[in-house]
Amino acid sequence: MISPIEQRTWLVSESPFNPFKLSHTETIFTVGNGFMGVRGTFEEGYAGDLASTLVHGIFNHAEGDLVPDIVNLPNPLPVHIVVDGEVFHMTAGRVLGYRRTLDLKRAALTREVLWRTTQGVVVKLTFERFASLAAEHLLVQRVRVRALLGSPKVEIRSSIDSAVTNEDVPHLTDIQQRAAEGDLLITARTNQSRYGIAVAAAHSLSTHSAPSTSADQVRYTFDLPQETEVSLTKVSAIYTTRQSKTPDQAAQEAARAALAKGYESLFASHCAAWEQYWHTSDVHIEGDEVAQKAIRFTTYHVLIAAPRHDEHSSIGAKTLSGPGYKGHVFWDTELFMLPMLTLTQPKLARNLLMYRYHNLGGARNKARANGYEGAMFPWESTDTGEETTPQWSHPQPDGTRIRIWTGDTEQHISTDIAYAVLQYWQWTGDDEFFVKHGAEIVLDTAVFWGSRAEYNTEQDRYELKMQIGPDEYHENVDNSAFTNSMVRWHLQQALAVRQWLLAHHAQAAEALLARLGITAERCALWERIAAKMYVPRDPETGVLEQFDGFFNLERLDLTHWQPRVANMDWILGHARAQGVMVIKQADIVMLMALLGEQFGTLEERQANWDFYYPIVDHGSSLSPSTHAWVAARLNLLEDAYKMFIYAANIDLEDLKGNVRDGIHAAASGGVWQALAFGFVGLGLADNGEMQVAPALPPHWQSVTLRVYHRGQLKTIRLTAEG
Ligand code: IFM
Repeated sequence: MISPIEQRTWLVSESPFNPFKLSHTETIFTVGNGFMGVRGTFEEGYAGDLASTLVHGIFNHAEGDLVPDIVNLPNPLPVHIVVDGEVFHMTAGRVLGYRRTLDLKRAALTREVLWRTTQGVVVKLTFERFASLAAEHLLVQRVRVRALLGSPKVEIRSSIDSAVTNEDVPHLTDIQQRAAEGDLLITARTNQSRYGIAVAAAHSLSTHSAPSTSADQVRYTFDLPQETEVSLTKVSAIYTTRQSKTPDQAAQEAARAALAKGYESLFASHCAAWEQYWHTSDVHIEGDEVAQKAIRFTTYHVLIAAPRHDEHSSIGAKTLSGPGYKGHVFWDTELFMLPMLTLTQPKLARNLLMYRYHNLGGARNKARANGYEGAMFPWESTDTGEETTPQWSHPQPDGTRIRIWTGDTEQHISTDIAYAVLQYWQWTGDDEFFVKHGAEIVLDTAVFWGSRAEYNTEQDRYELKMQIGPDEYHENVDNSAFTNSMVRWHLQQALAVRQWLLAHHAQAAEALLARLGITAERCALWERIAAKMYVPRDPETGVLEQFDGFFNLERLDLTHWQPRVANMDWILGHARAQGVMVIKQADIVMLMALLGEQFGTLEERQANWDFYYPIVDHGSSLSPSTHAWVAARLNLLEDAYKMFIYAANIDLEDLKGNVRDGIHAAASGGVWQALAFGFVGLGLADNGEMQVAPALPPHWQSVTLRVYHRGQLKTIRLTAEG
């Protein structure tokens, strides 16, 4: 028997209806399947809602916009119910009861409403929807109407809304609508990138009533005797020219074929696919219901965003759940979301890494455009792999715009991607991927760094000027300790990779090294850079100086600035934040997380933690989970748990106040990472063996997770007793 706690921790519910939290709940109730993401917008629509139907890879650079945006596609959700002439809306008549539940286990959203019309008829309306994991082009809805008091005449109107924009920016052109016998079809094209898209819907009603179909609507009208129920099944299919030359035909055929199978059968295949996902990705925590539910929620959101059959797309910083960052892909994917997928869904992880492989062209273009060699990955990336970071912010309250430098100088992303490739290879042992694709990423990004590092003749050392490390409050700094250390590590890895390739795959290695221009001279240069890379550090304490001059900045006592939600750079102003010793997010702490014991001795790690933890603002949602991970490794369990639960609830409780824009995907992936690498202490020994070194929160009775290690699925169960 499933325990009540087990049941509760799979369900995220909202009751009663709260119109003031519309945009928060729209995001957290997003359904998706790695192809599409559909926000939790209500079928009948509300003022201020933000209906959004996003699919991977469809970007468009609209005129007047600074950068490309992921395109909001026609909304397949609308279903309007009319009871005795009164249109159902939760602001009309009387809502007698309301509950909306996202079932994480089955990835399905259900809303139940008891509604009384002004004339006193009471109906129970149940709205169900899921984005099929078994057939990724399908969004399946069912709407059930039951007459509880009275026997009304009911009308159900279904449509696809094509009047959609990205927050008022239109991306679609050539919009056409067609309808016939219960089917709807909308076709359109993106106005710059010229992707063709089609959204089709097929319907069936559980009772006999011939539909009346107009160009933009399918209508059913029927009498509903008291205590009877009628349901409408609506199956929508989305295709684009990324999947089919004739997306209209593909969408119509898919919708009709699926409808013929029926709701229950579609749902059963969907649930079976989810059972497989959860079999490897679920984490079971005993003794902490809050953490248990939160980690299921965060894991769900990474899983619904991870492309399943597409290696030309990746996960944006806000998944497919909202407009934030215009769907752009950052380092968030490689260092925060990918680890969970590498260890629990390696096929999905491989898809994401292949996205970077396929976009090496864009990275090479960026390197060349900046006067460097090799591959320099863009800070923000879309479908083309070219740099898409905007250069200017939105206007500030005083009308001025701030220059955004991350696309120019936040260059550590190239190493972050290499890190993820190596992590995937080491955990999976997928030599086939590595030899054909992964090694090229690691090596060509090393070529970039070899051409980027600057030799300081006076000091006889290598340096990197004009960088932005993870802490984005301080821009264009010299010798970011994070970046310099990671570049040193990267070049060492590249040298080792070259040797491994030559030893194990000599022919492929020769060809690749020749193609990338990795000569003996270049390797000698990498060795020199790695040996002489400058990393600023206080020799007495072992504390790394985040960048040249950081220790001289003005110190602020952050404890006086509580309680606070706003970021410190917002409060202080962009310019002043540069001169203050307050950091946005884990930077040196991020380095500690990535390098683990290679960072330094336990005393050095503790000294760095003691220095940096009090001055971090957590202005970025990426920060708390990294702190949880490192604190757990330092056995600082109180801080570790505080940071873990903060990260885990960022979206569920809207702790950053901006969930409207979409899920904080890095925080979501980071929660799993903090648990696995932090509390469980999961890692690989030098000989490649998997090891654990638990440091669990004291109130956890047990934690169980599954991970793949070199193709073998292993179950790890740790208990409080050890
Ligand atoms: O990539 C992050 C960055 O580290 C902090 N600002 C937000 C970006 C997207 O999440």
